[in-house]
Amino acid sequence: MSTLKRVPTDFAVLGGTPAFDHPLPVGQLYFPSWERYEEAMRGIFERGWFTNHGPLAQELERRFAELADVRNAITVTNATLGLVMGAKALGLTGRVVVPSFTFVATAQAMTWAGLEVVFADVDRETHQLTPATLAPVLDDDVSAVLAVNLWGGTCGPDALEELCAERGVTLFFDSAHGTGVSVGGRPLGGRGALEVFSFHATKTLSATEGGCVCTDDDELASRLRNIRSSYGAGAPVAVEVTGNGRFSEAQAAIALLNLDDLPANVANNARLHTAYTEGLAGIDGIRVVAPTGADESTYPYLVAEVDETTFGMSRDALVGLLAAENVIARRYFRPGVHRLPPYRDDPRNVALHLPTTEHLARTLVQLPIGALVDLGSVERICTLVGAAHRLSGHLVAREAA
Ligand code: T4K
Repeated sequence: MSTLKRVPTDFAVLGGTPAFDHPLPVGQLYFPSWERYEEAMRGIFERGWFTNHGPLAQELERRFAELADVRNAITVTNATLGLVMGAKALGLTGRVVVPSFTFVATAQAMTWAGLEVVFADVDRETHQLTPATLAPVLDDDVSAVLAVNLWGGTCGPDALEELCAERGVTLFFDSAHGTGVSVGGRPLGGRGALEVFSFHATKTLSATEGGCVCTDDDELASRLRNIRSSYGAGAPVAVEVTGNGRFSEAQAAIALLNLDDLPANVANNARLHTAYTEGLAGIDGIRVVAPTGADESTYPYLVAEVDETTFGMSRDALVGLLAAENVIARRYFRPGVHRLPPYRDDPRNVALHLPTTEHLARTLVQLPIGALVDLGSVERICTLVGAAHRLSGHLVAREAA
């Protein structure tokens, strides 16, 4: 294990020793201690109640509703299914606008729900959908907008709500990254028709897999519960279609323990984020992009933009170089969902050019932040990136040879 890279051949891509002996991933991966988990699992086995709205799933719904300051929090198997079921509960038809700069699941969920996806670009500085990037695609054929609250920041939901209300269009939110995020003194959860959170292992609050749909609309919540549980939860109301998106007690046990730890985990993220911001500040051509639009972020991602000309190598070359050092950086969200199948083959999208989404897809990198990272690792990663910049001319030439 070596972080000191004085000459190009010190880098692992050119035969040197990797800086880390274990892969460092970008995911949050916060988990309770084995002892606490074992105790929670013992309770589940003693009760003999493993899924179907058990006591732990109900407690999680209560506590998440409190955190999100919303009347209804409905746990689901994952956020993707939450988005599909949310769209079904809203009775949406026709065309829905989605920002192209998002995880593919945002758009795919709408396709599963039988909706036609229309892609919008995002803001160059914040990476979020804004009224200015939404307006050009908000024509009379659009029935809904699925906005995304990205990176532990927000898209400025109140301004989008105003625009969609003016146009008579349903607005709902993919808040997969948004657990614990507030804006304007109010947590995410109760805006738009509904909001969907992810409890994936890589997210701020993990249930391994999982998600939660939040809404202040009791009638909508009742439809959602019936859709999620094949009529098996709450007062039966007629719905167009049902499925199984239930949340198991094992998932709920992990999520509840992680909810206890949430403030400490967020504080850890914030410390790591500050260390990266300071550690990368002096390196030309790479810039940390802080989450925007939040009172205070939870920092679930460390996002940096690479300017190839100034940094001396492309974002992709940097990611390859870091991977060899066991720093498993990511290129979210590449290449932009409008450039992925099946959307890119749709005649309406063949000529679609979303300059900001395409620029961000080429230049952004996410670096490891979360449970498996400490301040020492951040310092070493920043040192590595600095050495990559300093030796970029040699490294690019040697790689090409
Ligand atoms: N909307 C948005 C805006 C989203 O970002 C997402 C999901 C969704 C909706 C849908 O939410 P869910 O239906 O998933 O609840 C990951 C996550 O799987 C995905 O949840 C997340 N967004 C997306 C941004 O990232 P991948 O394909 O990049 O994951 P993967 O397997 O490559 O893992 C990332 C890194 O973490 C790797 O280096 C490996 C490491 N890892 C991962 C897992 C799961 C571990 O070390 N241990 C683990 O257990 O999608």
